[in-house]
Parts: sequence; structure tokens; C-alpha cells
Amino acid sequence: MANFLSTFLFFLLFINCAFSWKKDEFRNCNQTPFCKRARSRKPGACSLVAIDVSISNGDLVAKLIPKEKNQENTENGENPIKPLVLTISAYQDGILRLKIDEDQNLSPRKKRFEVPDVIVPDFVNKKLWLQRLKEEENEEGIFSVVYLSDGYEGVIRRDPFEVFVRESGQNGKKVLSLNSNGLFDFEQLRDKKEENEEWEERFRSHTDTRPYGPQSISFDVSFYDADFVYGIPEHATSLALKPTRGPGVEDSEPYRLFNLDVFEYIHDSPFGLYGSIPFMISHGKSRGSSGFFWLNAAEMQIDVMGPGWNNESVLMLPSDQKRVDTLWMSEAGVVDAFFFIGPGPKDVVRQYTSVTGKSALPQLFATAYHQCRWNYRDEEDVYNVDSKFDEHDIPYDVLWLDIEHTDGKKYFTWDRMLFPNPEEMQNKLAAKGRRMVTIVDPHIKRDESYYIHKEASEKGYYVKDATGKDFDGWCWPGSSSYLDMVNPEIRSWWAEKFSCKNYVGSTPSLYIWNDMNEPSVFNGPEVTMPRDALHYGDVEHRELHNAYGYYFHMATADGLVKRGDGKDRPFVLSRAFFPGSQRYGAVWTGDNSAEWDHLRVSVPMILTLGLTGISFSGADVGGFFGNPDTELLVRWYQLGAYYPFFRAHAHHDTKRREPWLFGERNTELMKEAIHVRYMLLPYFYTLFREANASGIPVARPLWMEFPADEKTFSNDEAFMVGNNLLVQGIFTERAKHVSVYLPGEQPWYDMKTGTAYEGGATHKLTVLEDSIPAFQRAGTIIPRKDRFRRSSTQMENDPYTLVIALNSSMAAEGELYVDDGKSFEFQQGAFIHRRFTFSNGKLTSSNMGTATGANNKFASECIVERIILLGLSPAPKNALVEPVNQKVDIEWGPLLLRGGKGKSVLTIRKPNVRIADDWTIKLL
Ligand code: NBV
Repeated sequence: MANFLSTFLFFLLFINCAFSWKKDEFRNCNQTPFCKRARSRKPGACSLVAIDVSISNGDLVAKLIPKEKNQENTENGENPIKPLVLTISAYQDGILRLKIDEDQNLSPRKKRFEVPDVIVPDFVNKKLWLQRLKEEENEEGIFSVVYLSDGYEGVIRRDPFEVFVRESGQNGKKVLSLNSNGLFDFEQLRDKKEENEEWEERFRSHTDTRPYGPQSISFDVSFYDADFVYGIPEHATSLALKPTRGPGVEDSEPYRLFNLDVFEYIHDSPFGLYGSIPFMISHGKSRGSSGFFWLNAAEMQIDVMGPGWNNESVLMLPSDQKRVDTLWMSEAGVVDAFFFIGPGPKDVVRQYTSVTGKSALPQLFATAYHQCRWNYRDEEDVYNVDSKFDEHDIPYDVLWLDIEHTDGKKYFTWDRMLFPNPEEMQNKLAAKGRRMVTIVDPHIKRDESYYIHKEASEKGYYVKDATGKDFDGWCWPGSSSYLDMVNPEIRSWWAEKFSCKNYVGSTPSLYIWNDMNEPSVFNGPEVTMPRDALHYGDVEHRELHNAYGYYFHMATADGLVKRGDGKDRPFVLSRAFFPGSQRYGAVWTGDNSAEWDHLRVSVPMILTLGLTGISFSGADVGGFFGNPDTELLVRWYQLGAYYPFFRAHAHHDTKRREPWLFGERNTELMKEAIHVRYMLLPYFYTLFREANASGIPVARPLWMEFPADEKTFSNDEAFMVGNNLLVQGIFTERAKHVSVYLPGEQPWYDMKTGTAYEGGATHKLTVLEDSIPAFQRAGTIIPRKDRFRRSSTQMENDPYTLVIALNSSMAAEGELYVDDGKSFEFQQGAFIHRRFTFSNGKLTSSNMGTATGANNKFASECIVERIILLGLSPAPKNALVEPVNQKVDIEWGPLLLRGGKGKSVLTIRKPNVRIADDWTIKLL
């Protein structure tokens, strides 16, 4: 009976959630006491001063104490106010790290949580050993200064305490600062002031026992010479973050960072979604970019202050010191903050990813097209969908199975009525070079006959509730518990579950999808785990909430690596994320809706993820909830083909929407969009390698490539794929015209027609049905593979096409990166990385630092079968390949790109040079 009742209640709850997003289910700042307290503080409220500033162990150290008080002072006569310990360290490449915590020697009530496993081990070795402290005094106070990098210094002002990075030398301009507005506050752990002091917090029907009381931290951070700030995903909102406070901003919530499973999220809101990255990047015309990262996994709220928020006249600021002020508030943890000096946007991203890691290089198949739906019902459905792709000549690489493939939502099992022969099914697809993905969520069904539950409960591997019992919450399987993934032992146990032996019915061509890992708990406060639940090491859930999904993703990805004996790169898609998630796999933007506004917001959401290290991301093509009309679906395919992660997905209540279900013409259009992606795979893969090496994302805001062009700063309708391609989405129904701003001084070539458009201008273009505007930047070379196969695997030995878009000096350059597409051997130099340069009528292919000859374990016989030159004049007659001294045909003719008929361009046919070799092709 009790069971029936709870199931009934659960369905009531679910039905309630399923209709639309209920704002009231989630806390706003006013209902969140730490946020409300921090937001109500006035500038200058912080009374802390820095004392005992010195150098110790290569760091600058100091103590923070309240002004005119000493350690004997008490707050309300009860709790001694203890000094806080401040440490500033400098790292190579212009990174300043600031830590502030309670003094461990004064035995605080509990050690506050510092997030482990995010900072990459390599970073620690980049510490600069500070030796000298320079003291300065002027009318603004006493300052202690340390070296940060050539041209920059780290500074601490004593009274009131302030930490900043400035340019060294005469002008000493500030770049980034903390506590310049005096909003710093650090609630130290303490005993109750009175026996009956109320520490509990209630929200709806939930009570948070808060056994440790208030422990929040807040402070202001200022970005100088900044026009805009960006970053801090995940929110469905604009790329340039809109102010949340200040004149003219009514009633806005701060940007919330709290991983949540939000049903039917709205397309423009600062509310927190599935993942959190507390990293913000500023950009301005006069100086460039700087960045700020706070490594903290508790709930965070961030205000972006509009000019004049503190009644300071905007006119008072010198025009070259335009500043964006922000307020950062977190419920718990410590201050572990990083300042990045830039000065270019790419520098900031490189600096940030030197702390949290570069994007993993995906297997090649994962960069191709994925077909998903909740759910492909059974094996027959799978075979049918698979063969329809072939019938319609549409390539795809991966077919996905959602929760219904399991036996009662017990992950690692199969519903054997629907999927009697899962291995055979995977093997049949694998024979065509295709893979499958199954979903594995973190909620474990509390069912004694389920081996995962049995082992986990016996070993004590579940997160505990506040009373110390296994936490029991509701999710898809009903009563569920959650593995304590913060514990490395549990992660390694979990990883073992992915071996082909342990995961019965799996084969090496099966990969994994982690959903609901915020974690989602249907009957929990705000659809997640109670904050007073307990983890490994007595850490409260409130302290690490935002990192839970990260650890789950990590353990799953490690599982796939172990499964392949460390040889194969894993592929795991995760919904929740945290700084560092880029090292473990892809993420997607969750349950969007089949609406034009959701198509539009997918661009800033993906660009923001890229700016904050997560290059491999995408949005559900077609929109998850609801039925897209055909035009929207087609436009979504056309845009999605340029997302780093390209997957169509749909809710189970929606109509089927595979690309062949909308009439011949629309099938053609969707197929065309998918073909564009396959054609560009060599270019995408080269960009994924760049992200892997440098952290620079695959999809980039225009200002990352054109940092001095103000017109690009708030453009979030167009974006760059690498530095060679600009893509403009079409976000309205039956659009006739679209305005496209093409930055820079050089022309751009329409990818389809070869037509040149002037740079530095806005062009009003006629919108076409068959594609969205995409342009190749003059001065670049894009490698492509133009033959179409069933999957990327089957294109492995196909020849290349090089598209050269010439700039006004008749020059261009580009890159091609190739490896085996699956193993880790590229880390040992098993790859081909070429640079192509065109100048003085000559195309040259040269090596970009690959191990050559016998040392290079990766060989490829692939050749270049076609070279297309855009923007060439005057017309050459012949081409000569060197060193073989062979003449090859050239011809003039219209650019023929998938049915489009364009400008007359020059094509060099069949030069047949190998991509692995050095060669030159001269136009004569
Ligand atoms: O597993 C079912 C879905 C999944 O298809 C979707 O992509 C996830 O974001 N999942 C959420 C749970 C239910 C959502 C209503």
C-alpha cells in the first residue's frame, strides 16, 4: 500500500512537472538567505584589513582581520572573530591565484571543502616562486606588490583590503580586482549564538537542517577596460551578459550557478540550468580580455552590475578605464580564485584551460552526426531507422538508446523483450562503421535483485542522508539511491562496470550517455538532492553539489578507457558539468523546446560553453519538447551541422521526425545539411585537435577572431567555426532577408556559391531555403572530404579537397590534422599535421612538427584529389606538381557545391599528392 501510494504521488509530481516549467519550484535570490544577505550589503561594507603581509614558501601570505578589532574581539560577545588566511601565488603565463580560508591552526569547526580533481597536475608545476615583496605607499594606502609576469604585477592593498592585477610600470593600470567595492564577506563557521538560533532553512515542503549554519562567501570583482562580460554557463541567455543590477534593471535575478534539472526551460533567463562553470571573461576594445575563475562547487549567484549601480557617475571614470563590476556569492567552500590577464580572448581561454585542462580529443565518429530519440523502441525500430538512412543516402554515425531500453530503468541491463540480441544489433551497425550509445544515469534502483544496488549498498557506496542512512530519492526507477562519486574508490568500482564482461549485452562499439547527473531527484528540493546529504569525508552535498555530475562523468569516461585497456578514446555525453568536464567528453544543452527562440539561444549557449573550456557541445537538433514545424526542423539541421556536437533528439511524446518523414524536398534539405557536416569533418577534426592542444574552442564568438571590432562584441547570431568559417543562423519563420555582418578588412566567400563579399560591412542577403549563410574567410584554406558514404568510418581512405580562399595579396593558409581517429597514440606523435600555404602562385604543404619517417606510427595513403581556388586572378594555364615535376589539369567552371551553381572558380583536378608528403603545386 505504502509503495502504491508513493508511486501514485510520484506520478502526480511528474505530471505536474511535465507540462511546463514551474518557476515556483525553484528558489530565487530572495528565498535564498545567503544570496539575499549578500545582495543587500552596501559598497564599502567590508571592514577587513590585511596584516602581516610577507613572502612564505614562494607565496605572498597575509592575514585578514576586522579593522580596529583584534583576535580578542567577539561578534555579539560569543564567537571570537578569527583572522582569515590569505595566500597569493603566481603561475606562468600571467595567472594569479588567490586563496582565502579560515585558519586551520585555530581549529575551525570543520574543514571547509576545497574541490579536488579539477586543477590539472601540470598546472601546479607552473608555480612561480615569489621572492620579493615591493612595498608602496601613496594617498590611497599601503600596497604590497609581487611580480606576476613580464608587464604585470599582483598587488594587495592593506586597508581596506583589496587584491588586484595591474600593468607594471608607470601607468600601473588595473586589469582585474577583488573587493574594490568593499563587498567582501566571509561567514566563518561558528557555534550557535544562542541555543535556539534558527539555522534550518525551509523551502516548499523541504527542510535543510544546515547543521553548520551560515558559511557563505561573497565579494565583488571588477574587470577594467571591459565593454562586456561573458561566460558563467549554464543559462539560456545572450552571449554578452546583461546587467542584473543597476539603473534601468528591474527585478532581475542574479545569474544562478546551481546544477538543476529544469523542465521546459525558458529561452531567456538567468536561472541556473544543468551545469555550472564559475568562470567569467571580459572583453573590451581598448585592452582586450581578462578572466576570473572561482573554483567552488557550492551554489553560486553572480550579479553583473550595470553602469552607475553604486551611484558612481559613469562619467567619473576615465574613458580608457571602463569597468564592469560583478558580485560573486557562494553558499559555502573557500575562496580559491584565479585571475587571468589575457590580453587576448584566446590568451584567457588558454590560461583558464591550463588550470582546468584542455578538451579531450574525441574519436572521429563522435564529431559526425548522431541520431537519437527517446526512444528507439526495439531492435526492429533500430534496424529500420538504420536502413532508412542508407535508403535515403544520408550518412550518420551513431544511433542512441534512451532509458526505455533497460529492464525497469536498471542501467547496464536490457529489456530483453524489446532488445533480445543487443550484441548482434551493435555488431550489425558496427559492420557499417556505426556505433551505438546507451544511457546510464546516476540514480540506482533500490531493488535487492539488481546487482549494482546490491553491491553498492553492501559496500556502503551511496550518498547518505542527514541522518546517516543511504539517501533514498525518487527518479525514473522509483525509489533510488545515488553513488557517492566523489570517492575515488567508488569511481573506480563504477568504471569496472563498463567492461564488456560486466556490462552484459555491450560490445566495444557501444558508448555512453550520462543524463540526470545534476543529480535529478524528483522529490528532492528543487528536483535535486538535499543540501544536508552527506558525502565521502563528511562533505555536505551543499559544498559540492555543482561537481556531482562532473565526478559521475569522470568515472564513466574512465570506465570506457579501462574497457579498451587504455587504448580507445572514450565517448560520454553528460548533461551536468563543472570546470574540467572538457577532459571527459561532450555536453549538451538539455531539454530545449522545438521553438525558434530555442534555436536562436542555442548559439550563445554553445559559444559560452566554448569560452569556458567546453568545446564539444551541442543542442538537441529539432528541439526536445514539442513538434517542430518542418521549416524549423530544417533550419535546425542547417545550423546544427555546425555545432561541435551534432545530434538530433526528441521527447517520447513527440511525433517521429527522422529526416525522411517530411516529403522528398525536406528530406533533401536535411540530407544536404548533414552532408555539409560530413564534407567538413577533416576541418572539424583539425579544430578538435586545436582545442585539445590549446583550449581554443571549435565554435567561437566573432570577437575571439576579431577582438578589435566592436560590432562583433554582442553578436550572438553568427559564429566562427575555427578561424576560417563564419556561420549565420536563420532564426525566424519564412525569413526573406537576413543581415550578416562580416568582420575584418578582407573579403569573405560564400561557401556555396563562391561569391565574394566585402569585409567590415553588413550585407543584406536573400535567405535561401537550401542552406544558411556560411562564408569562408579570405586568406584561409579548408580541407574537406567531398565523397559521401554511410558513416565517417567509411570515409577514412577518401581523398581530400582543399578550398583556398585568397586574400587581397593572393595568399592563404590552413591546416590539416589527421590521426587514427580512435586511439591515444596521437599523444606519442602518431599523427599527420600539415600546414598548407599559398603565396606567389604556389601552394606548399609542409610538416607542422610531426614525428617524421619511422618515428611516426601513423601512416596515410590519402591524397588530395581536388584544389579549388576562390578569388584568383589572373587566370593561370597550368599547374606543376613538385618535386615530381608533373603537370596537372586546371579548369575554370562554376563552383558546384551540392547542387548549387556558383561563380566561376579555378579547380586543379587530380593533383594526387599525398597528404603525408611535402610538395608544392605551382600555377603557371
Ligand atoms: O531519458 C529521458 C530524457 C532524455 O531523453 C533527455 O535528453 C534528458 O535531457 N531525460 C532528460 C529525462 C526526462 C526528461 C523529461
